[in-house]
Amino acid sequence: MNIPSGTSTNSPTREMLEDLERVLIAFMRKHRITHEQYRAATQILVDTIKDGEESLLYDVFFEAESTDIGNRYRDGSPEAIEGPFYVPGAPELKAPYVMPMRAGERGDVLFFIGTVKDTNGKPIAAAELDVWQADAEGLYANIHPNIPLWNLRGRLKTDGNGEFTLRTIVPPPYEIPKNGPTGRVLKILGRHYYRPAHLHAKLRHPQFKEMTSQIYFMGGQYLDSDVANAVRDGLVAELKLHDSAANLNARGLSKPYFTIRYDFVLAPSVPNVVGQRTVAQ
Ligand code: MBD
Ligand code: FE
Repeated sequence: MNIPSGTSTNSPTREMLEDLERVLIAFMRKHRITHEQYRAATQILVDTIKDGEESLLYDVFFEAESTDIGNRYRDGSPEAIEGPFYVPGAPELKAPYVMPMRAGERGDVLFFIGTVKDTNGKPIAAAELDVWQADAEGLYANIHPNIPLWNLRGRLKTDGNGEFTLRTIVPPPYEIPKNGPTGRVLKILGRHYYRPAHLHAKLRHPQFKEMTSQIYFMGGQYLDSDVANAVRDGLVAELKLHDSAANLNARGLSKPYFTIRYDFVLAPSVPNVVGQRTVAQ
């Protein structure tokens, strides 16, 4: 057999693959899977690629478990699922930060405000936030058609006090396409197709571990029944409405707007520092 160079024949990866094989074959025996059923199942996986749902199906069912496992062994803010719609290389924005958006972009104005600190509570200046979200229709640029390439995707940096403010719009809940393979599986399971409204962010700084977060809006629909089962207490933040004349004047706005605040904590890129919790091996 041709084993790729650099791969140990007794690697943990090999053990896991063998275990996965055992588990799936036991499943097939238990359920007396016929060839017809086997073919239908592989066709679902083939269709995810054909229909542009490359990782949607797997992310909906399994990604949250991987972040839960990771979060048991890390310092700092909890990580969240990345989901299938991250695109690297979003525009670097200039302060004051405003998400790239179309003229007359629909949706209520939202200021995403927060800080980035280390595990000792010290602010981190020049930490990068790479933020992406759905538009008011619940669609993501670069994924769904007819939306400008980088719409509602952008990178910004914390200031000298570790603070940031990003002006954007409030996203709605996200609905998984009903007609694709992921939707067909959800239909068989009798589940709804929604994720609660959320903002995605990746945080980066050379001295800290990169992390992937996702912020949900307190009181929002589907928080208790996320189709991806990915909502966690530490990721839900309060959405505040501001409609006083004084507030509107201060922001130069004519319509009520919202704010959401989240304070990120980054873990050092080198763990095992004396006195800090270390990553279990
Ligand atoms: C999303 O927007 C998302 O974040 C995930 C995890 C799955 C589907 C759509
Ligand atoms: Fe998303």
